[in-house]
Amino acid sequence: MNKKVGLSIAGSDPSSGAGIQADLKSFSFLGLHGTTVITCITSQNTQKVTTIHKLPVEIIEKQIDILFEDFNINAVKTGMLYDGEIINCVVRKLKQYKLTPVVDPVMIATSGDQLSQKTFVSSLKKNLLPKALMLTANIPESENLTKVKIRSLEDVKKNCKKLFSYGPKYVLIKGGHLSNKKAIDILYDGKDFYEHSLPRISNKKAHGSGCSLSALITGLIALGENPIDAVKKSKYIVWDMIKQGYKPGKGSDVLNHLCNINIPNSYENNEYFDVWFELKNAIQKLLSILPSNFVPEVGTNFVYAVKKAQKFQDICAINGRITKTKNKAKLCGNIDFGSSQHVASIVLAVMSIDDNIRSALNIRYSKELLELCKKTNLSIGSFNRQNEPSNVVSTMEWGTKYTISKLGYVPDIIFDTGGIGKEPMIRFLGNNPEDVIYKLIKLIKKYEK
Ligand code: PXL
Repeated sequence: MNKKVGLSIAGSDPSSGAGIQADLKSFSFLGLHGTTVITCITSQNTQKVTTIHKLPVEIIEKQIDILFEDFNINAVKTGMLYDGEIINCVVRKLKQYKLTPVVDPVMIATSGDQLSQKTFVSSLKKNLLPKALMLTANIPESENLTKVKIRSLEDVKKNCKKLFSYGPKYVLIKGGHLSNKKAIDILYDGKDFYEHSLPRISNKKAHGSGCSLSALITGLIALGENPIDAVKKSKYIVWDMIKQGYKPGKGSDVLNHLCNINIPNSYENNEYFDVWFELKNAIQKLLSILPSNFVPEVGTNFVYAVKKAQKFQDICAINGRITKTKNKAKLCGNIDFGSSQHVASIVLAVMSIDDNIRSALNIRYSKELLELCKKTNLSIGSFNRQNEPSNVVSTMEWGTKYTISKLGYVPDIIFDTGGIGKEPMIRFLGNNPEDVIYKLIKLIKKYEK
């Protein structure tokens, strides 16, 4: 097996929440071979840091040299570098091996303990940032580097520009410390700002998220991803790792690096990630509003296709569908491409006529639900399985095209009343998952009246 290789030059956290240990777990999550150069050995647990032991720079150099002698290193990050002497050593070595690092300017631990010396900030600015591919700083770190206070998103952008002027090709400022509701990160490439915002996870005091984020960005770059997309995906992965995090000791939570994230493995095609991400968010919303009585015996699937979808593999769906438990709709399995045939066939058939309509969802058919559908302002079409010609291969494809040609347009809803051994079904169609949910809510409102 030919694995890509990532390198982290950072400090050791024996409690394995942050530092080298978090970086290694992040590399492994991505399927990389992770290598490590230790700069400092900290004594810490999830509550506090008690001592920092800096390694002699000759030892740091030796670790770097021995790795480059053996490996083709695809990407590198730096974490805790502690002081100007270590920074200079790392800069010299990276220049020799012609690598530009992702720099996480570690200054203070989550516990509030100092992880850097006085010489750190000036040396980082003067010597390392001019050679950096990307700087990933949180708000206190940004303020420390620029001496410009951050109180608003505009201030974050100003800081991005100032940090960019120090030399890195990309600047990421992590907004975790800024707003209350959302964690907004801003990436700047010298030209454009890219905003990434995810809901705040309020019940977790995550330790090691900065280390893991920069390691994931580095890892994705090692895998061939461009830096802008690497940031977007890493941010999502870390968010999930925090959400599924746990508390191994008496202090802070740590990330769950072995959690099942199931991010589509399509580093070369980001449309697939966007489709997956949009559908995943919509499914979370759907689960909070879907009456269990809407779930058919065969389950509900919710699908979303990429723009020029041609086959099932181009359509994202739930591989175990949504099923009905006592009085709750429940998600079964993962969200992944190629996970639906039934609802996906409908979308492929619709897209062969109007490729703007890329999302669909099926719910239980009953006379009562159909009557409620008719009370909304949504357009409705139907087909009857009895009219299906005997040479038809896919009933769903035939039924969908038949309904559309009968109407002369694509309706919001297509239903059929079933057949022998075939459950009747109502299907909602829309441009995207948001649109489908918007239409479904119209029915839910009538149902709950
Ligand atoms: O999260 C920053 C960090 C980086 N590196 C080491 C750490 C910490 C935080 O505690 O211990 C070694």
